[in-house]
Amino acid sequence: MRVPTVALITGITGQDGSYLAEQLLDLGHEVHGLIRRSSSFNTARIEHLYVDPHVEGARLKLHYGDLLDSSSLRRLIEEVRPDEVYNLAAQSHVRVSFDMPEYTAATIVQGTTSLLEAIRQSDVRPRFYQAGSSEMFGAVLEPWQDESSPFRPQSPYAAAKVGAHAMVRVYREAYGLFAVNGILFNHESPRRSPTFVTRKITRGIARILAGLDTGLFLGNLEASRDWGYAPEYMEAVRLMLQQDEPDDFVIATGETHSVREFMVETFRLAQLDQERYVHFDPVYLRPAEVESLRGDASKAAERLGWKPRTKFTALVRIMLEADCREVGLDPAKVLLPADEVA
Ligand code: NAP
Ligand code: F7E
Repeated sequence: MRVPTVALITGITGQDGSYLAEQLLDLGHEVHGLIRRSSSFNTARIEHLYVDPHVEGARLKLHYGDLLDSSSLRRLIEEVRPDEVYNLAAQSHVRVSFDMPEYTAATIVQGTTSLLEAIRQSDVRPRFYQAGSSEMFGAVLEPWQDESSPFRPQSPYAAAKVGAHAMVRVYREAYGLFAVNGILFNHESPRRSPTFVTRKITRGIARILAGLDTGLFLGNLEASRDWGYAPEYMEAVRLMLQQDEPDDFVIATGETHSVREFMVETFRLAQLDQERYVHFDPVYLRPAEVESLRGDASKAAERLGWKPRTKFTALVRIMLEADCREVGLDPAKVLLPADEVA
């Protein structure tokens, strides 16, 4: 049985941060999250976890800070004295990274370096997790990618993640920090931001079913991704910090599907005619595209005992059902029954 620890999560308000916080709290750990000041609420994904920190026994504590404010990072490391640091914060949108390359690089490369430095300069020695991405593989040469595949980034986001990945290795090798790089392929859920394509599709179709929208505007439908289920990927992330030695791990399902396949499956479940509702909008195209990704997570299976459980069609259903509920529709009444999944 693992002894309760103190964990610090950057990016706790995001999709992954919310699932990771939930899992760590369920396991009895104390969780601290770094949040940004925002003019509107940005804590919707973790509201269900929040207990007034003045209440005795409250184990989730939120702290204002920013990856670009290194003083806030140093203060947090000293105050919280975490056993584990999960660095999930980032400008995480690939298309947006072409519009905001400097900000993207700053949050990812400079932010990660500042956090590593804050740790190195303190007397605290937490285990460190870095949220790396399959986008780092970019213009792939082989149909499968694993920990030894070359990085050929195709966007400012991906290039920045390669920089942060290298920085984590430097701190591991030069200073002996227990610092781990996860290389996670796309992972989705009902908590995925609707600016990413899977959630954009499931949310858009639910809204069409509810009569709230009349169409869905998309870009490149031919790109393929290896899509998994986010909560399972956060289980893998936790396991990475429980190993005897720090190492890097690919986390993926091993299946690849095109955006078109995701769209077709969603329309099939909703029993709607995609020809009537889907429109092309070039604004969603990228100056450079990653055509196809497919991960080989054999090392994670062997060393972490981790395997994905949720397959493509199940993932589509989980997301579409949640989006139907969100707009007040009963999935049982508006979607094809589960046993009719292809
Ligand atoms: P997400 O939903 O976009 O969440 C990003 C988080 O980072 C949010 O909490 C955001 O805060 C925070 N953030 C952004 N800029 C910040 C800054 N300057 N200072 C402090 N916090 C900042 O992303 P996600 O899908 O959960 O992904 C988590 C991490 O994994 C990211 O680093 C992403 O690049 C990486 N990743 C994701 C995937 C995937 O498929 N989901 C795959 C591989 C790697 P606000 O809520 O205030 O915006
Ligand atoms: O795009 C195409 C788009 O934005 C997937 C991030 O979590 O995963 C994510 O990055 C594909 C691309 O995710 C639209 O051109 C078509 O080929 O959902 P996405 P992403 O770029 O793969 C990686 C692993 C990360 O690390 C990132 O942080 O879908 N596509 N039409 C579209 N994409 C969007 N967003 N919107 C469209 O309308």
